[in-house]
Amino acid sequence: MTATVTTPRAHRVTEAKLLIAGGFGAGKTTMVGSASEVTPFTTEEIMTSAGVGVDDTRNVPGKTTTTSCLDYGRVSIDRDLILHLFGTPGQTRFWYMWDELIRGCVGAVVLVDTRRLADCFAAIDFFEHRRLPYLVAINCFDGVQYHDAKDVREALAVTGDVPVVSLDARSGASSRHVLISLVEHVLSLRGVVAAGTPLAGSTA
Ligand SMILES: Nc1nc2c(ncn2[C@@H]2O[C@H](COP(=O)(O)OP(=O)(O)OP(=O)(O)O)[C@@H](O)[C@H]2O)c(=O)[nH]1
Ligand SMILES: [Mg+2]
Repeated sequence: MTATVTTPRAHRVTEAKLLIAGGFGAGKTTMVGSASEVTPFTTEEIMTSAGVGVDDTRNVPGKTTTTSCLDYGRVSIDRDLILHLFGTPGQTRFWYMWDELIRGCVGAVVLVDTRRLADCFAAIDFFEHRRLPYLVAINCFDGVQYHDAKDVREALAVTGDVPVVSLDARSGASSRHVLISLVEHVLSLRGVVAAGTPLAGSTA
């Protein structure tokens, strides 16, 4: 984890930085906003006609803005663990930001819209290459899971140790559940807990 501070009561608080990544319009900003207990910091910009032919908005027809830099939100899982969430920009022309955003990060969520599966390949390659633990989260737009987790795992060719879960990014409870799964995954990879062990004290 990135930092450990000790309060006067000797109460240890662990803070961890996590990335919320994925393709254009996969729901990254929505997830950071729904999970955050503070008003999220966003860098949304209006999509102009300059993006026509560059941004594929066919499956996100109502989308009028896009993240130009990053999203930030914060979640307390319990009194001992605070997660700092950084949402990445989705458009490829902003991907130079990712090298900065990954600094000090302990794990990542790769959000997937299964109608545009290939859009998340670059995020998966990026984290695999940098050996950053990640999980795949299928965003069920309109509550519909278009493909099951097994099919998505196969299509993405992610190894069996990478968790593949589903969520509704608009739901804070659903988003926090995925974040807890990611922390559990990171801890199991570090040998802190056995794989599949629920995070002690997680109530989100
Ligand atoms: N129905 C439904 N709509 C969603 C869900 N998640 C996101 N949306 C909508 O999908 C659109 C894109 O969501 P964003 O959160 O902006 O996606 P993003 O990944 O941050 O987009 P970029 O930053 O442009 O890459 C928005 O209009 C959201 O309201 C979901 O789970 N269900
Ligand atoms: Mg965004």
